[in-house]
Amino acid sequence: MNILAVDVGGTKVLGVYFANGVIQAREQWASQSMTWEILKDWLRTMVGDLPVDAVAVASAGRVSHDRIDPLNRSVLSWIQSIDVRADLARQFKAPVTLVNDATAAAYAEYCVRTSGDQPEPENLAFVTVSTGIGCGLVINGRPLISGTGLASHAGHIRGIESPETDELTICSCGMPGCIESRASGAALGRQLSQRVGQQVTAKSLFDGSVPEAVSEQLISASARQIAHLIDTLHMTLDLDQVVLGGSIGLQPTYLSQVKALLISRELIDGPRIEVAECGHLSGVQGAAFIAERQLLMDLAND
Ligand code: BMX
Ligand code: ZN
Repeated sequence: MNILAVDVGGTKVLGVYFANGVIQAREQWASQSMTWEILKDWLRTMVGDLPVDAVAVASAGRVSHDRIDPLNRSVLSWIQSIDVRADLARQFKAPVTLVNDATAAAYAEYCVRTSGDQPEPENLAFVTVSTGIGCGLVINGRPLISGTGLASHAGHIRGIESPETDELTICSCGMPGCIESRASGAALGRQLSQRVGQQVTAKSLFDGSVPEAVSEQLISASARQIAHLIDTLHMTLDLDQVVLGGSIGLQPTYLSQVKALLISRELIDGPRIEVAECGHLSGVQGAAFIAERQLLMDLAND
């Protein structure tokens, strides 16, 4: 099966062409200067004459049957109100599936853990700490997807009060105090810029370019919010597995901080916590798995 998979995030758009599960082409573009027409052009160029059996889109935002509606309108306004499904189906003459980026990543991480020697998870949460805080859930072995696309946006539950994260900062969803507005890459970049008195991104926290005491303090405050998020999800869903992803979540030092800060209760075992096995590819990989499953179901029903 030949699948064109696209992961649309707040910072970058990743396009991958899979031929029978093997990557044949891969490109990455910045989301900021993107338009829908430019993205389609780039995808067309990347695919060239290769055959496409399905187009699989994973995107940040509330993803419904045919559209992508960003909660954070400052990053993906260019995709809002486009009929993504119909337009890509016309373009590539193939069926199109759309899914939220973190949900796709959760499904990829679930699939790679169902074949191997570790115990298979039934309930898995994927938490991406990147531009925003994304969350995807696989419950009883199935990805959780709701009609409006809002399900699993757990980055927008209230965080815990902390001197490092400003209580009054308004989140991209319009509310003050969300975990996303306290702990995401965008939030860390803002907090760090204030501390060092110049415009920098969260990347500087991990490359040794800012004083260690500052980066340790901000990373640990962010990790505390994520530990709180994981605890809330675990007490609600009884998770077997939590997977961290995203440019910040994939940092090994971040994982160890989250683990150390996780609340442990005497009578309750916590979930296993690991970084994404698929790394930065979990979104495209999960979208491709979902498209493949859909295609097989359609063929069986024909
Ligand atoms: C935001 C929201 C989620 C997304 C998450 C991570 C938008 C555009 N995004 O909470 O849908 O899963 O960020 O997104 O509304 P990323 O861009 O950081 O990957
Ligand atoms: Zn929010």
